[in-house]
Amino acid sequence: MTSRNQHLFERAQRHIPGGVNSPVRAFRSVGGTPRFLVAGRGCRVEDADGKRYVDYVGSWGPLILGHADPQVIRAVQEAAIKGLSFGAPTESEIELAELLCEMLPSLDMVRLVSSGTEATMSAIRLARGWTGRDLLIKFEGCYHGHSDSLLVKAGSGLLTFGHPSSGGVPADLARHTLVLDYNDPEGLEAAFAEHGPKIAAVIVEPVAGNMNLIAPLPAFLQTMRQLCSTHGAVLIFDEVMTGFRVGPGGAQGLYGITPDLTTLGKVIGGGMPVGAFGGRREIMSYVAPLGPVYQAGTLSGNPVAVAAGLATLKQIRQPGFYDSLAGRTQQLIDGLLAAARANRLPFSAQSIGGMFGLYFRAHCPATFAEVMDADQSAFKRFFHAMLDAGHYFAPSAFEAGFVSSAHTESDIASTIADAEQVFTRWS
Ligand code: KE4
Repeated sequence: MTSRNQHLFERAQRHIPGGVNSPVRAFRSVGGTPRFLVAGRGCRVEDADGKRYVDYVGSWGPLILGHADPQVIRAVQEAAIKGLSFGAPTESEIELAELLCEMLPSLDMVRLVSSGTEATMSAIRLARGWTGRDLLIKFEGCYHGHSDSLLVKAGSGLLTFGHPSSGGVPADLARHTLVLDYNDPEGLEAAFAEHGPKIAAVIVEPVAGNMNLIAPLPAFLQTMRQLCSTHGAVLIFDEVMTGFRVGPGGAQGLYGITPDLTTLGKVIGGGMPVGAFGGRREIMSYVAPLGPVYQAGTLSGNPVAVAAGLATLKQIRQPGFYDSLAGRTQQLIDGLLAAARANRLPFSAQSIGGMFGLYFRAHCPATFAEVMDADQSAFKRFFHAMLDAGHYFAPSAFEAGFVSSAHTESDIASTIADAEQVFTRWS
């Protein structure tokens, strides 16, 4: 009997490419039918067949308070009845800008946009405009949204210029992006030695979350900061995922590194479309209408989205929020590790704040190459067994997972109990 999820997926594919509005949702890397979700409350979501799941995707990070948080919903309702959008400045945008600059001391000024992609695309254009240089450095396995300069894969040699990693990206543009290895300070030093005066910016996920979770080696971020300062390149921390997810001051607060520009998204919108880029006043003063770097957006700073963001940020600032969130996330990791160890499975896991990584390999990976040698078929088996048991993990071995403040100890314990069953049947 065709489930409603299957019926909806067949119908969706008639008019939406792949049946989804973002590729990772299509379950292509794990196989099977995507779940069409109809509702979420707290840490749970419900699909079109009425099945409920403990959710560890949380819309890929924004829902740090869980689904349909009452204060966020109320803020959205109160904003919406006053009108959905004006295309004119509003006081709430000032409030959000002031709050972001207070929470992240590296921000003197910030510009709101509607997605993480817009934030990183704009930050890169700003860095190029401010330095007058073209070359951008990124790292293999890091994802910063889908603007052309970022859809680039490593050149043939480590220090050769990039090639398009997507159709439609001109080779002429891709060659202005150099793709290096994450957690390789020596590679970064070599790149600056060869190209230093041409480098406009380095953009990095200070904790990588798009090749599964990879923690930065301290020397990696420190070397990056020193080299950018020495050579006059702009250091961009892409904190779209890590911002207010790994701690109250983001990864920059956790590791004590001050970037020149920061990009934000996800949590700062609380589930509504909000992104932002910001940083040093002298650089941000180059943004139109103040300066020569153009950037714009019809719905940027949208009052309804800003209301959701403000309501979210005000709650996560409560004392003890992050200790509790990190503790709950660690409870999940510890439980899964114990379950795998009891069945002698090659499995590792780690968490940073409210995000986590699970790996079907003996040790946590520190590089892209190590991520790639994890057992992807084992992940697929785990993913579907846990989905059937009512626990919704990211449908890809190359994504981080997320816990919210709505996950209780017993919710986490139920996931661990079902994982124990899955791993027991495994051997
Ligand atoms: P958006 O344009 O999707 O709002 O943000 C792009 C982006 C930028 N920087 C980082 C560090 C990100 O993680 C993202 C988006 N993350 C993915 C999850 N891996 C979004 C999920 C999706 O593409 O559907």
